[in-house]
Amino acid sequence: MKEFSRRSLARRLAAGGVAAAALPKNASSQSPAPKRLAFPAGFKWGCATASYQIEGAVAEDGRGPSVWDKFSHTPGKTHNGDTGDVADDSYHRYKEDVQLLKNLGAKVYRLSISWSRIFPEGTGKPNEKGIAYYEKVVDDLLTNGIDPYVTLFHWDLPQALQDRVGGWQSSDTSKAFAQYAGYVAKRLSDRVHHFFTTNELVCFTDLSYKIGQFAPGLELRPALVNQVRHHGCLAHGLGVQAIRAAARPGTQVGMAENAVVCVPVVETPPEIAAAQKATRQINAPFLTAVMEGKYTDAYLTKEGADAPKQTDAEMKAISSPLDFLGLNVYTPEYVRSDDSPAGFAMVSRPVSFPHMASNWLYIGPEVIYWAVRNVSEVWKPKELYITENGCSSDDVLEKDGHVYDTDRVMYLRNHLTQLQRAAVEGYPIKGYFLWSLLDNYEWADGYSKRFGITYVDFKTQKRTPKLSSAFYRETIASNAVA
Ligand code: PNW
Repeated sequence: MKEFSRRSLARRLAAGGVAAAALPKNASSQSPAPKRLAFPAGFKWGCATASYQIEGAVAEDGRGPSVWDKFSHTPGKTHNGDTGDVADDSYHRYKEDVQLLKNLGAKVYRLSISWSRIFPEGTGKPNEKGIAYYEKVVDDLLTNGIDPYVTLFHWDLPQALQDRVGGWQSSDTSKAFAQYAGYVAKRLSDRVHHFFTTNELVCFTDLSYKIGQFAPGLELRPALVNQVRHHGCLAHGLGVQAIRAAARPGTQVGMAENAVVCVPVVETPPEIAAAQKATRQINAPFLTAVMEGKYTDAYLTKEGADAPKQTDAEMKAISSPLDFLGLNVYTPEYVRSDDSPAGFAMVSRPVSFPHMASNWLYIGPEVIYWAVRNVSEVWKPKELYITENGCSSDDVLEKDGHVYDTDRVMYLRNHLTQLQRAAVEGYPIKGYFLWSLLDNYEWADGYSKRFGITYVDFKTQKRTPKLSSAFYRETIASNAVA
């Protein structure tokens, strides 16, 4: 496996000549080592992945189909008709992937479990071979000194539940999720100490049942969409309760949310206050409901007759206290103060605003600082993790066997600088999971968008750590922005 070792990188830089030649004589030996921006001791560095995006082996060992199998095999739904049938074949190559993590020096790894491997029909009798697979993966991580953080739902809903009850259109699916979550917690909590219920409520509700971009690809009317959102929140809440009831004492429970991050257009007290008002309102159907146990009046008024039907017991479950909150952070939304009753206005981006290879992935590194700060100040969570952050790049495997993804390194370095700012200001940020360990199946974009710090040749399954892997390894080793 070709990769950037520290030595080869140093040799390369020394031989590179350009920078060295431009420096005055002896300048390099006299100049002090760059001051690194240090993270708190014990900061947890890792990577994240998701089952359908990396595993493949979709018909193996009794796995039932998920909505993503059906959707990706429906003509016209994904880029190039790409499916997750093989993906990174991590189902068979997980040991190699654990070694990639080990070589990075990762302390933690966020993986997700495929619900339909455990309950092929969504509910009913568990499939022993399904749970046995995750036991093997978790054991291999632990043997290599890596602490597993497990996400229970990263969008691969059993197709059987879609067929039987309409998937997230029914609260039966929320209840089925709680059963599944409790079962997995019971089986794994002797060795897994951190569970996430759901990943990104908006993606498996709005993107999947409102705009139809993701499985199952529906475009429902607003009242039904609001109910789908409510059932997603309810699954999270019932899941928290089920995990607590089934797991060993001390098991930590949280969720991974991509709340909209409201960045103040300038950092002055009135603009910061506007961004925090916006944080509550814009996330009203999701994170605000989870943290506050009620939908905001503004949301209910706006939706009117289409507002979700809810009971007090459901809202109580939805707001079950969490041990930690995970934030998936990608792209900023800019907010300014104004005189409207809401007290804020969203600011649209000029056409020239830069983005990464995915056209939605606008680059504003301060997004990660404001994600942590807004959520901390508005809701005071006990602990926070960045559960995803990273980017797509048009990576090229060069003739010398390397991938020089300097744009990804730029993206990561600037985001980590802003995360370090939040850490030194004392916000309770405990760890960072880079998305992603591997190039993988990027949902409706298929294999056309690469988010990995490891290049994957999807024909041969050969893994090649990119320049960004070398950058991340240095960051982890020095516990500082490298
Ligand atoms: C997250 N958007 O999804 C997911 O959790 C990952 O599975 C995914 O691969 C990663 O981010 C990169 O996309 C998102 O359109 C998908 O704004 C789409 C959007 C945001 C996040």
